[in-house]
Amino acid sequence: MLNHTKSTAAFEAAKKVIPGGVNSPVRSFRSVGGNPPFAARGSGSKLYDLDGNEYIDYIMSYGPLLLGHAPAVVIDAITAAAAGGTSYGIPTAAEVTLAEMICKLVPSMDMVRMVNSGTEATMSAIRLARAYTGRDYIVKFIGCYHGHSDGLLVKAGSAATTLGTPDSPGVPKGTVATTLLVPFNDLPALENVFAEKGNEIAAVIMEPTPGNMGLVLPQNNFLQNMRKLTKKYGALLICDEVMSGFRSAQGGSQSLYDIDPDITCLGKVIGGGLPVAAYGGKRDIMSMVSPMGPMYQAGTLSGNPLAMAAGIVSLQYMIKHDVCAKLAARTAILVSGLQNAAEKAGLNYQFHLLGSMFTVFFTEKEVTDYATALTSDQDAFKIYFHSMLEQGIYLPPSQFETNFISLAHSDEDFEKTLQAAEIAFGEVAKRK
Ligand code: KE4
Repeated sequence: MLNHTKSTAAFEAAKKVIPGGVNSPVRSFRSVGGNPPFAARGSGSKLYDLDGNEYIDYIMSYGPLLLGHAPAVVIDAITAAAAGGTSYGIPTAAEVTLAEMICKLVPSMDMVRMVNSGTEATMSAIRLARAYTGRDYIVKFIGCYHGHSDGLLVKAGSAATTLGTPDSPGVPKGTVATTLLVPFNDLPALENVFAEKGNEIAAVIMEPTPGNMGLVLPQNNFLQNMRKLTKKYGALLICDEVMSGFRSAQGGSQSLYDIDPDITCLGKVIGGGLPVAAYGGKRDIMSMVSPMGPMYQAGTLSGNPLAMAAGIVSLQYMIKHDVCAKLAARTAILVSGLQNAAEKAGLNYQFHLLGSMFTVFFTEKEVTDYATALTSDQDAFKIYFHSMLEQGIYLPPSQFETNFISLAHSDEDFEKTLQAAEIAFGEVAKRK
């Protein structure tokens, strides 16, 4: 057993002054039990906790760390930027550079506005869609998570699911009265909603390849049919690629499924680990955004110079070294090994992967939406999670999260992970 003395003490102290001891619920281990090891530092594919334990990290800050922890190119860029100051409140050239890079990488985006979190990006995108169409209703998919703004925190995914509070208290009924819910991959249900409310729907917001109920992939041209429906009724299509952007592919999942959204939200990777997110899209829509247009949205630290510097060098490195394609190939190798390890233990689980993301669903059922994701055996997941943790593999502490690899994850890391998985799946099988 690993020594967790210092992390346990830190968690006790944290719980006295921070709700649940964490600044984001999923980190609390509430859904898997036990206490979270606290990070002391990260390096490459590794995390080191306060007690000096080393872990191979598959959380990667839930996506941002495409190059791993503390890559020299990012640290150097942040250090250089910091020497000139940490925030100005006036425009900088770096914001233009990152915006130009994003618009080149994601051709559906003619213009982009930087914000500080994925929540801010999706909240602003929703306001923009309503401002542009003059309509009020929004359609979202059950189990998709778009951050914690009131109107979107219904049947959310991620920790909201794990913590069993998909409809959070504190959200006024009126706020969610204009949020329509549809199961993901359910085209007839989506067609029905449009048949009923089509002319009042401002937008559909979706994760094209949802990662917050675990990783679930669109089936049977679901995205293409969704796009046709929104066009037919004059609703906008908001593609939330905060997680999938530069993780599923260099052009995001919209490039893999060949859809042309009206608005795209990005985050995580574009900040290289610093707080950056963005929303953007077609020029005529973005021209509504203040001060160009009447739709107000603002942010003190939006376009922060340190975050811009980290994002620019991360994307430059990603393009130069074809990182997305490389990681997709490496993820396929790792997941195939995990599947072999599970099958060796007699477990017929579901293995979903896309680009540098993957999820193991602890269920024998095909997982195509939130309801089928919920058939996963969370007790089995807990056994697997803690066995892997104690063997030095830090996975996202929830069945309903996605795992991420980075360019820093080595063949040796994969070997160690697969050896640990064999033991962990064996422990699950013994319990059955
Ligand atoms: P943030 O507000 O946490 O920066 O982004 C919200 C968000 C929006 N859209 C998508 C598709 C997302 O995945 C997220 C955030 N993802 C979670 C991971 N499940 C962040 C982890 C956390 O909540 O601590």
